[in-house]
Amino acid sequence: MTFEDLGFEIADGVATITLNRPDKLNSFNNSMGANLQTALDHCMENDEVRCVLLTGAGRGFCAGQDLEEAVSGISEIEEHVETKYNPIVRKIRAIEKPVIAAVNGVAAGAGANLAFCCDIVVAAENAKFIQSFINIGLIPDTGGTYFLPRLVGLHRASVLTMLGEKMSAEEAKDLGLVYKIFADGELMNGAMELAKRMAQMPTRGIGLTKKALNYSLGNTLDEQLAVERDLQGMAGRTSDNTEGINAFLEKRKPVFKGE
Ligand code: T3D
Repeated sequence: MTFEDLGFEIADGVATITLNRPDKLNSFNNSMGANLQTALDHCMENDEVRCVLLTGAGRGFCAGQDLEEAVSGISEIEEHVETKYNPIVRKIRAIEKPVIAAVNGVAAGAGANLAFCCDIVVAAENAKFIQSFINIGLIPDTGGTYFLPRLVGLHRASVLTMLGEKMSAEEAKDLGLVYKIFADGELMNGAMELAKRMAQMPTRGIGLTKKALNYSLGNTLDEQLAVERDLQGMAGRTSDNTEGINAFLEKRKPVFKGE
């Protein structure tokens, strides 16, 4: 699968997707948005893929909507958001596999929220996150108003989204938005090591965990306990669960197949 504006490679169970419009800080034009959807569909369907790693080419992760394209040809913003950004967020949350964002530089607007809707975010020391929507009079999209209050609380989400200031990787880590920071030249090695490790883990168990966490964002305790009961039943019937228990009892390292 090849795209002009998106790198896509599968190796060792990891699908690496690289946003590839470096001259424009990988801002989203329509083509890159559609291609990212196609790549995510492929990750969803292909059993060879057990972890997805999303990053950017060049010095930026993603600068959000391509503003040149925005001024030249978007008539209906609602339709644009619904067909371009919303499916990307839905697909990332629906893939029953871990999705890691490796933020290699600036992540602005939809680019920042693209990272925040992934399961785990790692960042280079020089990465910056900006809810830059307000700087051009827009509101946060790409799931920002959903995830940010849940991730950092209402008041911090208000500061980030209303002021539109740059946030360093260190500040993002302090807020719990970033899991690990790597030295600039080490990001991809560190992110790939994590992705390969996760690709060897019980993929069904991770997928069902993700599903349970998704549900928890809107559920009552009773509803969530029911979700845990049902999904645990599914996890308990995977061969990885049998392998995990056998390996423990036999005092050996488990070999998980993601099934
Ligand atoms: O329409 C809809 O569907 C609504 C949905 C909106 C979703 C959104 O994401 S809205 C938010 C859009 N993004 C922005 O407002 C961010 C705009 N960019 C910036 O503020 C800055 O570029 C950054 C803070 C991200 C980085 O600054 P800096 O100084 O490191 O880089 P730069 O020099 O500004 O940018 C480098 C090049 O990338 C430059 O091109 P040039 O002059 O070298 O030819 C710049 O124009 C280009 N670029 C950066 N961001 C965008 C962009 N080109 C098009 N669209 C961009 N978003």
